[in-house]
Amino acid sequence: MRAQASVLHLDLDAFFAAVEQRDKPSLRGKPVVVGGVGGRGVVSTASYEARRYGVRSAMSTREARARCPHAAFLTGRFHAYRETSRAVMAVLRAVSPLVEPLSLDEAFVDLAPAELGDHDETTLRAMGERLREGVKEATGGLTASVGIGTSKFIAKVASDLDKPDGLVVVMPGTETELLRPMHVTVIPGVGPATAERLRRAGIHTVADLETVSLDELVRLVGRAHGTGLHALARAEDDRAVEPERETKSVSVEGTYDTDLTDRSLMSGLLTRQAGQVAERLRKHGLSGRTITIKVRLHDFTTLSRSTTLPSPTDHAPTIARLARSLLEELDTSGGVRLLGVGVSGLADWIQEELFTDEEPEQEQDVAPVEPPTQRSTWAPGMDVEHTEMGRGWVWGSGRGVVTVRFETAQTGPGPVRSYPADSPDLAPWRPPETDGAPV
Ligand code: TTP
Ligand code: MG
Ligand code: MG
Repeated sequence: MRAQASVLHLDLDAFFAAVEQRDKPSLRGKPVVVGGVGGRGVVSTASYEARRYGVRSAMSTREARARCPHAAFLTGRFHAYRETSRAVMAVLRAVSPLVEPLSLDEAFVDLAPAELGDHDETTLRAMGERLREGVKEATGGLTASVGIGTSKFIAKVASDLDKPDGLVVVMPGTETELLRPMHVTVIPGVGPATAERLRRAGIHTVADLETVSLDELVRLVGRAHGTGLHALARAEDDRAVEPERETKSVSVEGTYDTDLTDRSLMSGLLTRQAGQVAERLRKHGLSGRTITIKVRLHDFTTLSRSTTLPSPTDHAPTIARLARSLLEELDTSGGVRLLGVGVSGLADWIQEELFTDEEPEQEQDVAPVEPPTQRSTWAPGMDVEHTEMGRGWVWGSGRGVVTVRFETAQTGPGPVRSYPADSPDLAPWRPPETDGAPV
């Protein structure tokens, strides 16, 4: 814990839904739910208008529809979220070089290098408001909630206190009094299982936790966890803001004593490596969009090939399938002495699963492979362009008809038109400079 409140945490409000409302003017001020829209879909997030009806992240879309039938149910547009995230992180980096992104919509900023002059409450509030204003400008109107405190823990708790569109500064010396009435789950790492164990020991609030001795906590939840809990219950947290915290890629490779020539053996090895990569990704709560294979030939020439998915994955069969298809492009007839699989472009949300309505793929051994196919249906919310009407988004589709609302962030609410689903005048739209298309 620092002597001054110099750690800032910023988190955008209803992020995906806010981006949708920005780009779809007719949805501003209305309930919007983003997530999987099919039968097995899960809610990714909901606008605050939809939250009033009890719609929440991770709820089944079926239940969300029952609670708020008049909401707009949209699939995600990751290119828009990524781009918005980049703009936000740039605003933060202009304040301090020490920015640690936690996910697309969230980051810690170390204010120590920000040359604030002092760390009085007025100065800090002014800085927080400036940042919120900067984010709003850079994103075309998105609101963010900010917390400022003496540690990461306190800053993160603070940013959540007055959500949405809030700013809370917790001054040094007031941390424990803020935390004491809160439920133990406010402490990072206290999930449902730990909370339950503590509950059985009669520990509900941080104040309860503070009275428990270190020995007893270790007995209750183990050494590593117990020590952490004991410190955090006292607001003791010295974790630094680490700008390059994230690993850029996760990979596994093997070198072989004898050159491999059997293609099915190579495919089998890649499949196994893909499984190990997926396991590591999962262990760290990561997922990535780019799958790469590395192949060293008998003459030590090293080749790599990669492919990029529209959204991140940590799914072993998907990684394996793509790795095997990449291998098929290479001439390995002279023999291979090294093989490897890697995943990069990491994110800490596993979006793909949230947006897939299909049954999970079965692990196949060495099966024929196909590159990822383009989405062929008109998914609600997706960007489209019509030869005469210009840009718009899919409002709904079915029975061979697709309905489009023609509007963008720059227009007012626009008109609605319907077309045959196979109309040659209508095409999906992607921003020209995007890196999101499969390669
Ligand atoms: P959050 O910051 O947790 O949520 P939020 O920004 O939607 O709402 P708020 O911060 O105002 O409470 O997550 C950021 C984005 O990450 C969210 O808009 C969608 C995505 N996300 C998922 O895809 N699945 C999830 O379970 C959660 C919690 C978020
Ligand atoms: Mg958020
Ligand atoms: Mg967040």
